[in-house]
Amino acid sequence: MKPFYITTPIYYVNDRPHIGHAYSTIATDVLTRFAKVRGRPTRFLTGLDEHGLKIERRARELGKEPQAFVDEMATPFQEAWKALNCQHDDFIRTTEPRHKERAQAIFQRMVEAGDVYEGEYEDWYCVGCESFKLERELLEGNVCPDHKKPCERIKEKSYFFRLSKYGPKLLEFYEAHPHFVAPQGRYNEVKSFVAEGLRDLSISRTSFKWGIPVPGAPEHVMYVWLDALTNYVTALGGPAEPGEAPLYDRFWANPESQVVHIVGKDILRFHAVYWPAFLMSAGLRLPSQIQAHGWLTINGEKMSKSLGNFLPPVPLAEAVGVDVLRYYLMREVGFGYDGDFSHKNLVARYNGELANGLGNLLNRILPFVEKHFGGVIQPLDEPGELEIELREAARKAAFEANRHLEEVLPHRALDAIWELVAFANRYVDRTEPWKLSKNGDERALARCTTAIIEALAAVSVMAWPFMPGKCDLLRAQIGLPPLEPEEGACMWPFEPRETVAGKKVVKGEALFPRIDAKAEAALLEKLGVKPAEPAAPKDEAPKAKLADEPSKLAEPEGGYITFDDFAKVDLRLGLVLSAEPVPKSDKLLRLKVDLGEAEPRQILAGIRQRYAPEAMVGRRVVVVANLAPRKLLGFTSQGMVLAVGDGDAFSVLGVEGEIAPGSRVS
Ligand code: ME8
Repeated sequence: MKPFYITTPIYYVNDRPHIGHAYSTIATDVLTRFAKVRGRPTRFLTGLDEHGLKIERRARELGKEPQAFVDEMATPFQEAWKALNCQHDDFIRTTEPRHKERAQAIFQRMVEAGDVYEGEYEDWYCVGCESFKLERELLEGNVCPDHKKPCERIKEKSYFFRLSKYGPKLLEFYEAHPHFVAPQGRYNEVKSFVAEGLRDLSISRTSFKWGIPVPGAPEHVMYVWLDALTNYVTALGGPAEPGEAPLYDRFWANPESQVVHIVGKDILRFHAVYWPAFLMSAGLRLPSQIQAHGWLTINGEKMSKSLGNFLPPVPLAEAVGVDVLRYYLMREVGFGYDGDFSHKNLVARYNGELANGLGNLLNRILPFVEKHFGGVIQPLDEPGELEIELREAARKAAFEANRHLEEVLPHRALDAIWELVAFANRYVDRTEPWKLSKNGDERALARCTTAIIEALAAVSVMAWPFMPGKCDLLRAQIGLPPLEPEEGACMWPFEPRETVAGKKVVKGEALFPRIDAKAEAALLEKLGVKPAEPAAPKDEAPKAKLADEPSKLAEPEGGYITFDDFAKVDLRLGLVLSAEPVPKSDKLLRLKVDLGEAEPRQILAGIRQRYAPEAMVGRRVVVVANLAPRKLLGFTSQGMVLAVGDGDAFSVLGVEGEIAPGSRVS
């Protein structure tokens, strides 16, 4: 099996880790664990970028020696990754001798290739980026567009790297490797940047000392980005001759090895342009892929100390649970796109997808195994049509989640896995085990409970890379051992299924106890999150609007309603779990709709002429949740599904995307 080598950026130690760093590191851990479950040999590297002007200045500001400062700052990063259950194989610090020596060896190779020359430059430098800036990139006042601070004019003697020489070679390489940079939009961006022409790059500094000395010219220190990028090779013991450094041979020099760098979009250019050019010059192999993810904002705002929303990951993980945080970050943010971290959404997803989705599925089924079969899971020798469908749904989820994870789309993989969770919950609604239990139909009950446990076993493997702790707890409750991936053995649940028959269930604590409004308020208070701004007095806003243009609005037929009248209608997002025709009616469908409550609601909707029952299942619809219940043809309807139009242009009002059931529509 192909080795898999994956890296995070090495973070600057000028500050403590925050949720953005955690996002990259968690994604890397998830992808490593996935590769492990597939039986691949893996290596996961992270570490710290400890040299450069930015760090030196920060240390001095604090009255510390740079080395003492970076030693102190390394601990919070190491502790954070441990607390987030990110199991890296190595943690490199660029001040370590093992790195310094080999970074110098790479520099030397670039010199020997004739790509380094001495010169002098005068240019704009952003200390925040640790990078020179082109005049055309700067904002007025020579301000860096990323750091919003003026750049410094620097004039200095320096060594230059002939980057310009590598432009055509890079373009050729990109053409031959259309997946070198992902997502596609970023790949195009990189190509056009290089196509515009590259300038030679200054790769040493003489005006400060906090860096790796240039071999043979100790008055120069290596440019911090050249120093930092080489970490991916030096940590493996490279560059080295075959046989000298086994890790380097296996994970880097080996052309079979898949090398993936996970980076934020802010540092893509360094990884997709400079790094391959340095490697070409040094005669070393190139990585297989640079995966650039998007940028996280916090509750809709850019994360910054001045806004007071710098979000450290550890207290958050302690408050909501490590696995919940890992799940939320991977589910909420489309990998490659910008996304928002919102405390409210975290709770909504937790309740909707973890408590009501996965946790509930387990809770709904275990009591029957205990009550009827002494806790022993029964064989499923004669699956009926519904069980075959459920097995098929599990197989489909396994193939799709696998494909998405191979394409580094963890959010899509979670979508596929949670489709299976929803399907399994619908299967429970359709088979109604509580009725089977009441009627003593143990044959059918055995079929139903085992079918669900099989599906849960598949979920416990597929969701394990995201939530290893919770998935092992889930496995324990269905009598399975913790997942311990082994090199060479693929455990991904394509098929055959893990055997559950004969195992004994062990009902434990609820995996994901629901967070009610009180618990949510306590959680937010603990995390120091301000409650949402109180809404403006309810009837003032519409009045102000009307006052602007009084003459244009004719009073509607039937008169206006006040805002208070409108606010009485409780509109909620509902997820349709099941749908079936109502006997003796050609108009009505009987829906079971998840509104994020303890039990799904039964809602009758007059939509049968437009929608087949199966077309409704899985839809997210808008429901009037506080309409008085009423009885129709013997069934009580506990709400109303909104729709628009009539005849051919009829449509149920829906919502795109994975918004949690029960969310308020406003
Ligand atoms: O750039 N959203 O280090 P750095 C998402 N030392 N990801 C974020 C983020 C946010 N708001 N903020 C930070 C450096 N990140 C260099 C790297 S590698 C050879 C040298 C993540 O501490 C994201 O991965 O500034 C980003 O690329 C990285 O942290 C930048 O970390």
